[in-house]
Amino acid sequence: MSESDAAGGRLDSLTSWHAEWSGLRVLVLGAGVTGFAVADTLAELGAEVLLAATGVDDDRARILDVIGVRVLRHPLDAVPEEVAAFAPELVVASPGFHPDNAVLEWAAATGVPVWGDIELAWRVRDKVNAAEWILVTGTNGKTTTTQLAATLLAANGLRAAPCGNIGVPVLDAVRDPGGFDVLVVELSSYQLHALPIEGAGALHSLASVCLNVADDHLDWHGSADAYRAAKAKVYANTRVACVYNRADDATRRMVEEAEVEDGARAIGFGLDTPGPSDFGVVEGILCDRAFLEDRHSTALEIITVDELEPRGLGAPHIVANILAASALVRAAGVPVGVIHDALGEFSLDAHRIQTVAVSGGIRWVDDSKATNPHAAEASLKAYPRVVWIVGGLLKGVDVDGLVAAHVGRLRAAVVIGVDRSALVDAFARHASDVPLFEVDADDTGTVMARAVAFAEAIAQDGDTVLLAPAAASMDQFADYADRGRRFQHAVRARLEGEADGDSAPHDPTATEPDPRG
Ligand code: UMA
Repeated sequence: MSESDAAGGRLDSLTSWHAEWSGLRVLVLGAGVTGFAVADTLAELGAEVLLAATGVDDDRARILDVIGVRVLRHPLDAVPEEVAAFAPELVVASPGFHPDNAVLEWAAATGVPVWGDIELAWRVRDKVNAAEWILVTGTNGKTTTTQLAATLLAANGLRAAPCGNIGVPVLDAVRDPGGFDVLVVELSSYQLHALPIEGAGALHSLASVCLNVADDHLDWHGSADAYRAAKAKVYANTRVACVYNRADDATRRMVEEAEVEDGARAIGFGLDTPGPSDFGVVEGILCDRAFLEDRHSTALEIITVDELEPRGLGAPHIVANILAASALVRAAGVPVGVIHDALGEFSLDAHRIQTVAVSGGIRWVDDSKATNPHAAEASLKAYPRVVWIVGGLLKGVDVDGLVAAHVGRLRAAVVIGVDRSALVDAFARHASDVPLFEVDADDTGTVMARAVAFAEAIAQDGDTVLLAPAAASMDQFADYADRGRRFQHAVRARLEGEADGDSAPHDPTATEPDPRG
């Protein structure tokens, strides 16, 4: 038996917190929230841990030192000597590490298994009590659906935690001393890519959903097919309900092709009339036609769109998220009446199709979370006449189709971002009649003030000024939340007649709109 076979055999037996982890040599890659949670967990389990990352925050490094984790700061574009000398039996990589990272390629070449944090969390899920897992992925709507599902479960008296890509490592939820009945785990395509679908580390969820799939993260995955293949893994081994989107055929095919457990059902959701075994909308009423005795001739009423509207939950893509979350929690036994009442208390997080102000008949909406064209499309569809603030880091994704599809609802467009050329070209090709304003990238501190000034000058009664950038934010902002906050600040400053600016002085070019295009 080779050394790597022996190590593999040992790893197969590591399917419980109470298994023999002691002395296992593990290389942890990354020192963000994931790497820290992984190293902390493994140290608690008695493993010998070396953590390597390009950058390590000093406070984290101090704590890691105290708990006995060796820390290596290294660019990781080559295999550091210390890593080779450590001879790890296992590598646990943070989701941000691309498979072509030098250390991961070295691990593959030398037969050292590589896990992600989700696999480790699944294997040690019985630390306190083994909660059921509900898995949520999709290009857009993951976080809202994850939060909704956790809220609906909690409303039924279950101890439920939203975790995963949403920002809380699953390992932190698994190690919570209070324990949970259900974990609602948001999974990114990176995390899914790393997951095995069979063997000791494969997840067996109660219910799972891929909400939708559109091009995103293509630069990371290499192709749209590879991205879809990663997303499809969410359904593997599901035990009760595979929830898919009737409006997105790719998600139905994923369910059809998945190896699920005997008895698992396919449940469709959509904004149209539901068939038997579906969730959908009939005359403005959200309905469950899946979890009831007589699903061929009746349906259970969940809530009406009119009841959702005043809570800011009436946009079509949010209604779709609510249907998906309802299907997931119905699979966990939550009664329809509990869902109805809990929705009456639910609010979306900031920067998700959030109305910032309504003034002079113009609605100002912050959907900074729309970081790809698919998300921006969902938000554009919610409004008949739009002044669209768009642009940022496009991540290799094509915007032509989006611009072409929505010309008819655009009063004007305001393009932001360091590289605006792809968008400006798309508008020139498909929307040459739509007035176009470019906010140049000279002073990132005043981007939003200038964008808002352009928008205000052209918007008319009944229009919506919509920040739905269809792009990531990091070219000009810290993150999408920073982008949204600056937009909100600029809107309020402008409407309340305060000094103009994101948080910086007024830029005179903002007052004289000069449409190009
Ligand atoms: N690092 C390297 N080399 C690399 C890559 C990373 O050294 O090639 C190091 C960095 O120096 C840093 C650490 O790795 O020390 C960062 O690791 P990470 O990028 O995996 O980030 P975490 O802080 O661990 O956060 C991750 C997710 N980040 C990514 O997938 C990029 C978080 O999702 C997630 O909330 C968190 O785990 C908990 O599960 C963020 C995200 O942007 C919000 N996700 C993408 C998305 O939603 O579109 C996928």
